[in-house]
This record gives sequence, C-alpha cells and structure tokens, in this order.
Amino acid sequence: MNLQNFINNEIESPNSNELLNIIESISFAAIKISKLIFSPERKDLDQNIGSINADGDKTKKLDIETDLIVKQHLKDCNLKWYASEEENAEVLFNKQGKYSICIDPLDGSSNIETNAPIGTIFGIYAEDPNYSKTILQKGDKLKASGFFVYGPRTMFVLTLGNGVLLFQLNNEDKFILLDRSIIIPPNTNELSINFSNYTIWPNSIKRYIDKCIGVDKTMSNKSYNMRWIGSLVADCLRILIRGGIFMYPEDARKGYEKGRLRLVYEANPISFIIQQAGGTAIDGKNRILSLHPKKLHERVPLIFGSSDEIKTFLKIGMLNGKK
Ligand code: FBP
Repeated sequence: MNLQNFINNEIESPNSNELLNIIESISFAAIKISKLIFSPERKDLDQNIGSINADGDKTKKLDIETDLIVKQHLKDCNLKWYASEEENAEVLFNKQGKYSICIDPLDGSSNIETNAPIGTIFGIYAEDPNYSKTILQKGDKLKASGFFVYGPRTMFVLTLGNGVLLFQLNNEDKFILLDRSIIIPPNTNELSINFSNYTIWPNSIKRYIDKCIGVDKTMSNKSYNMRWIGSLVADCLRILIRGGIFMYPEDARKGYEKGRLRLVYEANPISFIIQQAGGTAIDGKNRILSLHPKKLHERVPLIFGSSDEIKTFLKIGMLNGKK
C-alpha cells in the first residue's frame, strides 16, 4: 500500500481532505529534496552561504533550497501560516487558510558533507480564531506531525493522532507503508547524548549519566550503550524502532540556556510522534506538548524516548527535587 492509497482509502474523519492534501504535498516536496540530495552533480549543497539564520546557525545552500522546495509545494494548499526555521517570521500564505504549518525543511545540516542522515520535520495546526499566531499553541493541539529521513533509505514517519505510521520511498517515487503502528519498546539500554558537553550539563543530567556509565555504581547492573548521530530525525527514528533515550539538555554555553533544539518546529512535532508511539517527551520536568511557545524560534531542552527509562531519569535526575 502506498501513501496515496492509504490517504484515499484508510484515513477516516475527522481528518479533512485539506489536511490530507497538505501531507501529500509535503511528501512530494520530500521526494524532490531526496532527489536533490542524491544528485552527484550538486557538490555545492553543503556550502555555507555566508548568512546566519533566525536561530543564529550558519545557513547552507541546501537549507535555502529545501525551504524553497517546501514553500513551492505548499503554496496552493489550504494554509494560513508557513512557519519555517529558515524564515525570520511566519509567512502569510492565505488569510482564509484552514491550517498552519511549522517546519524545519532541513534538520541536521551540519551532517550534509559526511553523508549521515538528514531530514525534514513538520507539524500542522488547525486555524483557531483565538490565536493570532496559530503555531504558538501547545503541541497538544497538533493535528498531524511527521518527519522524513534522507539516509541510505528515504523514510517518512507520520502521525495524525491515531498511532504512528512508517513509509519508505521506492524507485517509482511512491512512499510504501511498512508499519501502521510503531510502538517504542518501554525499556532500553541505549542512550543518545552529545557527550562532549558533560562538564557543562546541569547536575540532574550528570547524575543520571554517571549512573548509566557506571561512574556512580549505585544503580542496577544494567549496562548502557551509546548511539549519537547528531541528526534529530535519525536519532528519533532509531528510538522509534528499537527504543532508547535521547537527551539535548540546556547547558552552560551562551545561547544554550534552554538547550539547542527548537520547540515549535522540532521538539513539538517529534514529541507528538513519540507520545503517539507510547513514549514520553519532556523538557527535563514538564511534558513538551504542554508547553506554551512564546515565539517561533524559541529553544527547549528535549529529553524523549522509552517511557520506563524517562521515569528512571526523572527519579535519579530530580533527586530531592533538585535539578
Ligand atoms: P539544525 O536544525 O541547525 O540542523 O540543528 C539541529 C541538530 O542538527 C539536530 O538534528 C541534532 O540533534 C543537534 O542539532 C546536534 O547538535 P550538536 O551538534 O550540538 O550535537
């Protein structure tokens, strides 16, 4: 079964045709992005273009091109706001639009030249007259979210709030359904964190990691393994498939007081998927999806994965209520 058949035959209301059309259009954009990345003629895609995006990150050619491709494919959809990592502010598509989208057109751009997996992340909200900026709502209000991974295979993970689906792109440009109900194993011994930041983490993170790696031997005799790709989409896909815990906490660096990842177009869509797959996503304390974003590019500490492991983290990390 491919994505189009699935959308036409298997998705029931309350998902409107307009919403499904948006998802289909993003999938066409992802096919185009995937071809662009796979094209050997485009050796220039990892070049810095000399500008810094709204988040303060160096912008690469591929960042800009993916944003243009996505915008082009979405422009005729029933969308009011287009909110992208690559834009300074939300872009108004259509005043009467019924939905709004937040998107990171190219996640993991520091990995382009190494041929490690990179991706596209998105979340869709229904327009709500109570909000002047629809995308500044809690993630709990998301109608759909998903991400594409451009790796050895091009994969698409999607939720419409009723479980998590996994598709793979075939040679005929069709996304084929591989799994209609991904569930994250609740237990894990795999952790994913950028260890080079050890000395600047808060104590709660150090306490937990020290126990995982046996510096502090008071935890169970479970032995952990580390996997860190440094592309959120790839680390998240691995956790969806075989469990694990991902952590990008705040740290002592300037600008990292609230971590590195962005709440609106990275943490919220990913957390919706994780929750739909039976996992947990928190900022160290609170559920990510319960947070009220104040601005488009705000950052948030992000910890997600196997639900039992997050409970263990909370028990150890929040010892005596201390962070
Ligand atoms: P971009 O949105 O700028 O690509 O950054 C996000 C990201 O690449 C994530 O995919 C990844 O989890 C994280 O940054 C890695 O950060 P670091 O290089 O600090 O470990």
